[in-house]
Amino acid sequence: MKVFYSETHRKHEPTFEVFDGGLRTPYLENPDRMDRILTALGGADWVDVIEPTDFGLDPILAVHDENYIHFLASSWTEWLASNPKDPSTLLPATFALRRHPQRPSSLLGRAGYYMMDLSACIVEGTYEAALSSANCALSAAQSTVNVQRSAFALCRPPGHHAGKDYAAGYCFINNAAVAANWLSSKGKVALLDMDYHCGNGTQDIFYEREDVLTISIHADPNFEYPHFIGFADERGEGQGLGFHHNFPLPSGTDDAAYLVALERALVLIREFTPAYLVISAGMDIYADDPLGTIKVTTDGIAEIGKRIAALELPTVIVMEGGYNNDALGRNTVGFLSAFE
Ligand code: SP5
Ligand code: ZN
Repeated sequence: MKVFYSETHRKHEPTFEVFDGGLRTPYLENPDRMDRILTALGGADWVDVIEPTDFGLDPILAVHDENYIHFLASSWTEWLASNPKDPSTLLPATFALRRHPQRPSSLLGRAGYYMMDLSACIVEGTYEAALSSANCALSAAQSTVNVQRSAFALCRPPGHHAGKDYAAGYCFINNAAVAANWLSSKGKVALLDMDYHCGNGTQDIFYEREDVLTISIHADPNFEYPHFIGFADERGEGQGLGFHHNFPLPSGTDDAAYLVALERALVLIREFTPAYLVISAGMDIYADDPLGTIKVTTDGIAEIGKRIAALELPTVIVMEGGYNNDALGRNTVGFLSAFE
């Protein structure tokens, strides 16, 4: 299997994020995650690690707002020029609420306008890393076209919380959405998000589209981040009505209960008859994930991979979350091995 990966992710290494209650916590979405996965992949003879090609900005701007991308590109220089007390991290403390907020000219005003929470920390190399992450997803997508083969985009930073014009939850550019949108010119695309957290950014981006079916299986937003989106009654809008599905799960969901939800999602995907499948592959459904409350085991994750692979679709597997670094390598490789 082709694995698209770039070392550029190392340039994005925030030292902290802020948890509820204002707790400054070491940044869970760290470069070590990739090292753990690469080490585990190194033991597999069916893996071919490849540098992504540069697709330029066009496929990214086909999904994201131009002013938002401009903000990502220019904010670091502006942040340093503002002489902040702690220059290590650009992180606003005031956020735009609903009610048609206006976009102000100040850097911190724009940061609050374009960010949803206190985990989308911007450091010097964030934009460059986010671009290379998107190029991994695009390269993986391109490699599946006209070949009945699947590919793995080993993306970092992850992407599924990033919307058209906002960063959130460690995500800046929505890698899976960029890949799915790029593929949608070649045929119908289904995107299945199995990260522990609702793929709110992906949901927002495709909500009014009927040519990309989006499905997210995740912890119920009644108790879990991203809190305000991901409920079962959100089914798409306009042309897209009926082409989005959420499967909110209770905490403690085990392998058997997870597989019930997955099978329902797979039925919807089969009915849609897509030409391509994109998976937002988050491993934070794992029982011992520090951010998760769902109790899927390593064997359960491998079984999820088998059931998805049984669709026999050219599949672009895009790395999202997963924060138990000790288990991340084996969980990811266990999932992938069904697609080799
Ligand atoms: C890509 C991805 O998985 N992003 C996840 C971002 C989640 N950020 C919200 C963290 C909420 C912190 N709750 C702390 C619970 C610790 N037991
Ligand atoms: Zn997650």
